[in-house]
Amino acid sequence: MQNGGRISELIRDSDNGKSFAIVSIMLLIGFSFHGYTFVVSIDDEIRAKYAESEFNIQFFEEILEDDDSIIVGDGNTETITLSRQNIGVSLTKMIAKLEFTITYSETSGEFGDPCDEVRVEVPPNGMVADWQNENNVLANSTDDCETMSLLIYIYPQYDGMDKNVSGNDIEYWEDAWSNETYGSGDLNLRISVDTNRPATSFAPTIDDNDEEININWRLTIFEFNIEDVSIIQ
Ligand SMILES: [Ca+2]
Ligand SMILES: [Ca+2]
Repeated sequence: MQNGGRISELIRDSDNGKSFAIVSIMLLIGFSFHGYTFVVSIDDEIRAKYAESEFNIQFFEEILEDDDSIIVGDGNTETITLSRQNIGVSLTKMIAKLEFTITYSETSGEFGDPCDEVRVEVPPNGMVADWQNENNVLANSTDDCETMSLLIYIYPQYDGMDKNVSGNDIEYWEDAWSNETYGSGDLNLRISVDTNRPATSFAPTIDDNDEEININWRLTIFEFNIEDVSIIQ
């Protein structure tokens, strides 16, 4: 070995063992240095592996549901307004999404009276919601008495699935899922009717001037629980 050879040479050439002492000190320093870096690098590795905090978030959903109906005159638009206040959702519960199911039939009682044209829409304003969500259905229409659905996502990124997240602290994740700003304000459902009259109707008493529209709404609300599952906290 070259190193061994050099060390032996140094020792052989030493005067009064001075060189041997120097070599020994050098070796000790060398070993200590290696030992130190070894310990430090392992420690850093452990830190890097576990410094990342990890949390498990569980969501608990609840559905609030109700029915309403409204008579809308020919050529008119009526508005139904929903809000956290008028539904009665406390600020400790977050609002995930709102679904409408709108149904109607021809109620004039006239033989051969065709279904009226009904248009429903939720303008993307008023309530703070995830208006840009591409899965929103904000408008619908039919003149065939078909059932219409609308869907408005309110709390961004909420999908109802429990998740594991890493980084940050527990307060950060609590804040991320308890922003009651989403769902604040008024959400308006606008319903417009244009009646289609029976072809054979001439008498004004049996004319078709309006329609009764039935609205079912379902609000998904949620609460959550966060558990710190970091391996080293
Ligand atoms: Ca009609
Ligand atoms: Ca009608």
